[in-house]
Amino acid sequence: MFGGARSRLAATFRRVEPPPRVVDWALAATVAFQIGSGLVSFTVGSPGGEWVFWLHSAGGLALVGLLAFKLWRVRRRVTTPAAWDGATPLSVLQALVAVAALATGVFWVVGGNVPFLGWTTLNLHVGLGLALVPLILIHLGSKYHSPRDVDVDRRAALRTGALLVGGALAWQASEATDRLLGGASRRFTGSKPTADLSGAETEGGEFPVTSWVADDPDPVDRDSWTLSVAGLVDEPLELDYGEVDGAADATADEGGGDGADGDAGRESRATLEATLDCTSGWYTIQEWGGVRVGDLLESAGAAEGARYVRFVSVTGYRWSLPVEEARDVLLATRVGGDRLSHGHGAPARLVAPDRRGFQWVKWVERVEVRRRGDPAQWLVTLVSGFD
Ligand SMILES: Nc1nc2c(c(=O)[nH]1)N[C@H]1C(S)=C(S)[C@@H](COP(=O)(O)O)O[C@H]1N2
Ligand SMILES: [Mo]
Repeated sequence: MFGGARSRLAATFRRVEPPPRVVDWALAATVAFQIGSGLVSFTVGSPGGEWVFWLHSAGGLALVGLLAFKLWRVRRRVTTPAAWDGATPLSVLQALVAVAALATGVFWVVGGNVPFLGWTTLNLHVGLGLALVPLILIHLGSKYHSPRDVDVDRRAALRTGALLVGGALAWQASEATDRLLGGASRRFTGSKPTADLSGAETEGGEFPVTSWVADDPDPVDRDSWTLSVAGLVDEPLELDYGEVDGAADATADEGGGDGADGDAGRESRATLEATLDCTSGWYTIQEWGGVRVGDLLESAGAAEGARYVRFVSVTGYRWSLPVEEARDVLLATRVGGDRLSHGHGAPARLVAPDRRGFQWVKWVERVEVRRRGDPAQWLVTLVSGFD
C-alpha cells in the first residue's frame, strides 16, 4: 500500500518533470539570479526597492521545485556506491549547501531564527549562498553542456514557466499566512525587530552593536575629537563635540558621563526618528539627535560641482551619499536623548534614513564634499579594520 503511494508519486513526478537539461539550465540561471538579487537586496533600504525582495523570494521558491526535480533525477547516482566518481563528493556537498541555503532562507521568512555563533539565520543564509558560488563554478566546469544541446520544446518551456509562476504564487501564499500569523513586524527587507532576535548582544540603547567586519577602534575621546567639513566647500569647518551635539553651552553636559543630558542647547539639536536596518536581519526604530548635514553644508557653503558627500570614520570606514540626500541626513551624537555609547559610534555617527545599517558610518571624523562618488567604498567597508 505504501509502495503504491510511492510509485504513484514517482509517476506524477515523471509526468511533470521538465527535460533534464532544461532543469539544469533553469537551476543555473535561477541560482545566478538569486545570488545577484540577494547581493543587490543589501543595498535596498527604502520601500521603493521592495520588488528586489519579492523577486528574490519568488526565485527561492522556484528553486525548491527545480532542486527537487534535479535531486530526484540524480538520486541513484548518489545512493549507489558503485556509481560514485571523482566528482560525486563535490556534487553532494553542493547539493547540501544548496538545500541548506534554501532552507535557511525559507526558515527566516516564515519567522524562524536560530542564532549560531553570533550569526543570525539570515547571516547563515547569505554565507551558504555565497559558498555556493565556487561550488557551482567547479560543477559547471566538469559537467557543462552547451545550452544549444538543450531540447527545449514548447511543453518544457511551459512547465518551467509554470514552475516560476508557482514559485511566485507560493511566496504570495506564504506572505499572506505570515500576515495572518502576526509576522507583520518583519520589514520589507526581511529584517525583524531587535526584540525578536534574542541572542543578539546589546549595549546602551537596547539594540545590538554591529560592526560589519573587523572595525573595532579604541573609544574616541569627545574632548579632543573634532569633526571636519572639507573638500568642495567655500569655507572648511572644524567643529568640536559641543557644536555637533547642538549644546549651546558645551559645558552643560560635563560630569554626567554617558547618558547624562544637559538641557542647554536642546533647541539647536536636530532630531530624527529613523530605522536602523542591518543586513544581518534586525532593525530598530530610534530617535536620533545631532546636527543636520544640510546645516553643516550651509555653514561651509557647498561649492560649484559638489555632488557627493563622503562620511569618513576614524577607522577609515566610509560611505558617500548624493548631496541632495546628504542634506537630510543626521550626524547623530545621541540616541533616545542619551549620548551615543562607544559601540554605537560615539562621538558621532551617520543616520541615513532609507539606507541600510552598513551605510550608517560610526565614529565619523570627516565630512568631505566631493565631485564624484566613491566606488572603492564597497571594498573599504569589507576590509576596514584588517591591517
Ligand atoms: N566605522 C564603522 N561604521 C559602521 C560599521 C562598522 O563596522 N564600522 N558597521 C555598520 C553596520 S553593518 C551596522 S548594521 C551599523 C550598526 O550600528 P550599531 O552598532 O549602532 O547598531 O553600523 C554601521 N556602521
Ligand atoms: Mo549591519
